[in-house]
Amino acid sequence: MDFINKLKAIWDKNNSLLCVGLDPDMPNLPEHLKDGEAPYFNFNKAIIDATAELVCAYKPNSAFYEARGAAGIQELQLTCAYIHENYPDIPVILDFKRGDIGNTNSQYAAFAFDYLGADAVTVQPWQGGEAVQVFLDRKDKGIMILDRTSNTGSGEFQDLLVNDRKLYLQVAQNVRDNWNKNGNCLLVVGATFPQEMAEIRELVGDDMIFLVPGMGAQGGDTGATVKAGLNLAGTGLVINSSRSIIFASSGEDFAEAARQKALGFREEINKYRGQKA
Ligand code: OMP
Repeated sequence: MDFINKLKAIWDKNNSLLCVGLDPDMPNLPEHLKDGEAPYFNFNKAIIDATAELVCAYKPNSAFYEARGAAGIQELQLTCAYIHENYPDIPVILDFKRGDIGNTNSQYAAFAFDYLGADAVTVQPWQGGEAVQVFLDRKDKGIMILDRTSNTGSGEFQDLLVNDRKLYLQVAQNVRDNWNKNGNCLLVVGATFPQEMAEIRELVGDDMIFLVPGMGAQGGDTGATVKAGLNLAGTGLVINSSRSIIFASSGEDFAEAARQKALGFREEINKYRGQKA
């Protein structure tokens, strides 16, 4: 099944717009996992098993794995394979924010889709549609274009006026009109900018799905985010939280603590969707 339909099915099945970000780092890992074999994989496995009925996606960020070299990349591959084998209806979003000239992008796409089996990736739009075409051509995959990012300094370029409108609106329009011929584009819009999210929703309409990072550790407001980004079907959002869920406890109870946190997030999001928890 292609990414968009997989996502729609799991939104429904798990009654959830929540994505758990799998961004482990050594200092925050529970002590009993640090010295063992494959610490990130074993950590992720426990988090995944504890939250699989509460989420609509998992989003490992490649940086946390690349930082440990070959061992980290192997654990990223094991994590993706574990999700596909044990929870095949949950999509894996590889967050790697890549972007380069076309023939280099084809190598990034091969890593994400062919080696890791990711269902979707994050990419940057800076080099233009011609450069990202090799991603867009992967019709069955989700291509998540950075638009209005969650970091505090994101306005430095994204708010600049281009054609009398802010750059993030221009990017959103290009994606809507020119890049989304295969219906596989999404936009990345931070939870920390609900007003901008509402403008983007108005511009691109109901069908475009947003990946929304910035809940939890970065302080995004759940109510404001859901109200700004939700479409008329009561969906249209993949709301990510990483640290606030996966590091809810640093003790041996870390997986159960993550589950409780994910339950709370799902419930809160659903409250603003007008959905039962
Ligand atoms: P927490 O702040 O721990 O919830 O992690 C947020 C995750 O979302 C990290 O993996 C970030 O790299 C990612 N992210 C953002 O925080 N802001 C953005 O604008 C875009 C992303 C992303 O593409 O997921």
